Amino acid sequence: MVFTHSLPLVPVPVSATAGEGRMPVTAATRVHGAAAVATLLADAVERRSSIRIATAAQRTAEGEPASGDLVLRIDPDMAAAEGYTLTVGDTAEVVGADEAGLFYGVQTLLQLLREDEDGTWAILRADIADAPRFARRGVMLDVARHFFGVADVKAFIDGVSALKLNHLHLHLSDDQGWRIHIDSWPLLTERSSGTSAGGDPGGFYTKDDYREIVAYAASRHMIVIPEIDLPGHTHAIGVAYPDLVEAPVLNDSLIAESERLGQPLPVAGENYLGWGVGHSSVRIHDERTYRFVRDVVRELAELTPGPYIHIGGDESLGTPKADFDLFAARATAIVVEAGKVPIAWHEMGSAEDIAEGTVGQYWGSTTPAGAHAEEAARFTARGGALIMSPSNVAYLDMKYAEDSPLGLTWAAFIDVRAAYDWEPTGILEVPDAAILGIEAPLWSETARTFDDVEQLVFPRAAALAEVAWSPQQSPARTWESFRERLGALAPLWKAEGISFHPAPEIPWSDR
Ligand code: TNX
Repeated sequence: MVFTHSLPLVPVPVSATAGEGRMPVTAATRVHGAAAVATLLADAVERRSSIRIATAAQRTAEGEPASGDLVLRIDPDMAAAEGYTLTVGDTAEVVGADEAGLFYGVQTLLQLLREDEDGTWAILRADIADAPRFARRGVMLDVARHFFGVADVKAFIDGVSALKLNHLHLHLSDDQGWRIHIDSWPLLTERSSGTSAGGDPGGFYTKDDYREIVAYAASRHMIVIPEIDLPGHTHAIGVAYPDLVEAPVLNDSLIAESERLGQPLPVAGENYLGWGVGHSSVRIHDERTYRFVRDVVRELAELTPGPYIHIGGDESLGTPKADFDLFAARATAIVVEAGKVPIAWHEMGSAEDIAEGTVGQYWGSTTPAGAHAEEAARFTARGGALIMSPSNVAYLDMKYAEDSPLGLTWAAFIDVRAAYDWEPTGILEVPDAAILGIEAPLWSETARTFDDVEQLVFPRAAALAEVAWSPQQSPARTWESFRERLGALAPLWKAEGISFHPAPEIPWSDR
């Protein structure tokens, strides 16, 4: 198949050929097929063009697709999971290998919908066959440092699932707050959810809220991974249940950094409003700690249809190493007992005996330093695999550039090109097959509003989505091609109300 760079698609498909001209979309256009996704498509076309196309459910009697109609169907014989084909000629037909593939084909179709100079609407003719490179294409939202409610999380899901990202990791607890109701330990939300970093308002999800998020994510083919961060990042647990955590450990860098930022130091029993890390630890040698972990993991597992529970493990500077390793082994075993696959930040690879099959999440640099790479490799020695979140390219909370109003700087400045130009394999000394894919975390110390979240996530999530989805060898996997294709997403993002950062290196298009 001939490749053209001219189709405005992100992530770039496995193969795509532009056809001649366009297929008009008008009020007479109908969409045939699978009701749920047909409605999603019709709603998105309307938001973009103000044209309301009819779904076949409303017009079943009219039968066969006519010229100009849209057809959606699933062909279970198609091989690649999450794959699809899209053919736009006199009709536009999306064929998914499965429900997810059909959804992704519809997202591609929506990127081909363009307004002509005379104000009419059409879909660019094309012949596309597509499927993901990595099964794991993730994004993380930190709702602990700043809380974001159900409506915001749904909007987030809409924006990132349209880029074919399929895992949503929710960072549900940290020093600054506990964000999910746990029936067996009710004081967590009662006492430790009221504030966010900087003294901003907090919040938490009831179990019904959380189920609503999980169901919405599933309808956009995203698996939700809940994280409870342990044994460090646990100051908020101690505000609710003082006997579960040690006294804060105030190291020199925490004191200096808090002073520089004008932030308070952590005080046992009081909600923590600063950003410092590494000062808290649950009590490792107290059996009550494990009763707590078991209860929380059990209640989270009940809310989680997906296979994973993330148990944290990062930056436990307040926990002695032997204690940390002991905790890592016990906590990952508890997740396995609850019937889920544990995920842990890569530091837990320091433990000889983390549970078999635990998945590691690597957040070191693309040029690994210190023990990070070794810790990460341990997961494969224990039959697990790795998710790549290198902080110098995949961290959505880093500033784009020196003058960015939002974001941190400790890992790097990450402009759109830095988020785009990297390769997830070959960073760690593990077989390529051990790399499940990538995840782009959005830590929310500086993101106070959902608008802030969107400014940091878009457009970099699009760059990361292409790293995760598109074939490494594709001729269109170049910065020059990407920046043009990314620029063409602007009208779609505007129609969807996404407040993206208008990065100056991208030629944003008006139509
Ligand atoms: C490091 S990297 C953290 C988070 C912070 C983030 C800020 C990692 C697993 N943990 O606690 O929010 O830096 O960039």
